[in-house]
Amino acid sequence: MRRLFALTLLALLVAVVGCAASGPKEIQVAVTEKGFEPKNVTIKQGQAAVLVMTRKTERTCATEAIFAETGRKYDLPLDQPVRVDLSGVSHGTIHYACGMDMFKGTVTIE
Ligand SMILES: [Cu+2]
Repeated sequence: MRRLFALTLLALLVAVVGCAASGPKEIQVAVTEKGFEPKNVTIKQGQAAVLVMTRKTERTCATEAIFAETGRKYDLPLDQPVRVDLSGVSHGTIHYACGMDMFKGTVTIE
């Protein structure tokens, strides 16, 4: 009985670890004085992906990112990673920019 319990626990652990490993791919985008870096990223179609945007400077007007295709707006507080879920977009290029439309970036799913 005890052995069965241990086996069940082991199976559960494997399932949890396996799940974590196959989670969405995280793509890091930094906001620097030069804008969004990297500016353009590409994701394979069908792959779950999350854009993780982190603003790393005070000297930028990019304190938010506005996504043209989805109309979603994300505040970018200093040094705080902001997760942008891209699971709703299946194909094509998504454009985003700062509030003034000065710094721009794209995500292409292909
Ligand atoms: Cu701007």
